[in-house]
Amino acid sequence: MEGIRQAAVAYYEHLPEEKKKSAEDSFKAMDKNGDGKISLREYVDYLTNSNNAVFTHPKIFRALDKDNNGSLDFGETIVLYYILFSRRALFCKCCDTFLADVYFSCFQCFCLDESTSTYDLCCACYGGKRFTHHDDAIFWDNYTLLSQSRSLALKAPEQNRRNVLKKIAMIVQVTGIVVGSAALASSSSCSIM
Ligand SMILES: [Ca+2]
Ligand SMILES: [Ca+2]
Ligand SMILES: [Zn+2]
Ligand SMILES: [Zn+2]
Repeated sequence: MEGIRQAAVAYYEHLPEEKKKSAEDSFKAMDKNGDGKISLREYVDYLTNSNNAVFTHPKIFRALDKDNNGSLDFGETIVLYYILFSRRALFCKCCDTFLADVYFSCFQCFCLDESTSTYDLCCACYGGKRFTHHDDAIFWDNYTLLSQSRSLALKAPEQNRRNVLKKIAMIVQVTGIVVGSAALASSSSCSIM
């Protein structure tokens, strides 16, 4: 979680004042009883009401709760805005851990087949070979996947490029948020990694 936390803080620092204000307003809206901290109940209610139910997973809440005191203060919720913004809610297909930092993803499922969902694994499940997946699967960590996807996107015919970029936008780890799919699309001549 530390990587994503650092990215979130950096991201927040660059937000314009009105966006920071709206982050504070969201915090107040989430804090129903006004005690200055967000309980799991308040968290779940807020996300459910704002059509973000996929992020109500208690594992995400526990990951956000850096000091483990069972509630979120404002600093801890910054990471939530970042996750919401990047739509990054990935779970290990094997042990269901919330994938907060580096993870592995099957390259074939990620890039080659539009109809299947991505197959993502935490480092422990991938390293410990605790999963069963198609025999020829090639796994890449999300950073490698991002750079490899870029080469693929640039090689793809113009009409397919948008789909490839859409996939790339899903690898919204630290690098993904800095690069962004729009930036990738418009800066095809400079190198990312
Ligand atoms: Ca509260
Ligand atoms: Ca806390
Ligand atoms: Zn796992
Ligand atoms: Zn696969």
